[in-house]
Amino acid sequence: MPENIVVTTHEGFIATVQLNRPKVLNALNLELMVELVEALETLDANPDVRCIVIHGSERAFAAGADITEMAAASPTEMLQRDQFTRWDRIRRVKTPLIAAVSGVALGGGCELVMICDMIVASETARFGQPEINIGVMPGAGGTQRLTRAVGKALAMEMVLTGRMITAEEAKAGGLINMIVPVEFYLESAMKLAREVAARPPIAVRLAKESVLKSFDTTVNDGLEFERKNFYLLFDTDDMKEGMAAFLEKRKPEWKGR
Ligand code: CO8
Repeated sequence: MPENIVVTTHEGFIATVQLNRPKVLNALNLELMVELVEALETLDANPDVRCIVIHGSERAFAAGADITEMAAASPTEMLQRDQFTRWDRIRRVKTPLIAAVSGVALGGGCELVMICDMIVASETARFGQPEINIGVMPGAGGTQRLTRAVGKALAMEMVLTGRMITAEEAKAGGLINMIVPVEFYLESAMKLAREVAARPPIAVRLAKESVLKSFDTTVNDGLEFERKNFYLLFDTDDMKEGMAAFLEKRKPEWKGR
């Protein structure tokens, strides 16, 4: 039996999605991307999933797009493969995504990490956009998301030289949330996921959507957008429960509606 290249689990309100092509350091080939997007969309549609942790192995989150698949491609073939539509679908997943990164997250691997909402890294994690070294450049959001996360100076250095940065540098640059010993990286990501999943899910989704809005709008339009989502939450049972529980000095019981 061939092993699944994307492995999902679901327990409680948390799902995990593992990239599983260990022989090629989880290089993101077409088949893997198809399965990854399908897995994420299926989980996103499941009301019992409140947070998703994406991870690879201890050695590699993912070493980028599969170079063997791209090496002989013409621009027209790349166009017809239309791979970025799939990346856009990941961007539209409403459930919070946490990347648990150990080892390399390079090229498309780093770009996938950056689509996630929070990033937990092991102390062995390395992040990079090395595409320049194979004659191309980031194509799945690297120039945009990396720049917004770490600023122009470091982004330029990484994109123009392909230099990998350590977990420490990534933390100092604001790219990731935390660094933990390698043996705990997955458990730490799960712990963070449980914290998110313990919150009212509709509020969590709308809050995620509102934070992401800040990346592609003016502050003024973003404030309007935030305000509408804020008003909308006053229609939820969870808002009534949350405020009642606070006033009655008890723990809220979220219904997810
Ligand atoms: N694609 C295909 N195979 C890969 C990739 C990759 N990206 N990365 C590693 N592998 C394979 C190696 O060829 C090797 O296979 P084999 O054992 O058959 O020779 C195996 O994985 C193990 O790799 P190494 O022996 O090289 O392991 P090292 O520990 O010596 O080095 C590195 C690890 C540093 C990660 C090294 O493998 C490397 O530099 N890999 C390439 C990294 C890279 O350039 N990534 C960017 C790819 S381009 C990209 O991501 C563009 C994204 C655009 C958006 C997506 C749209 C398609």
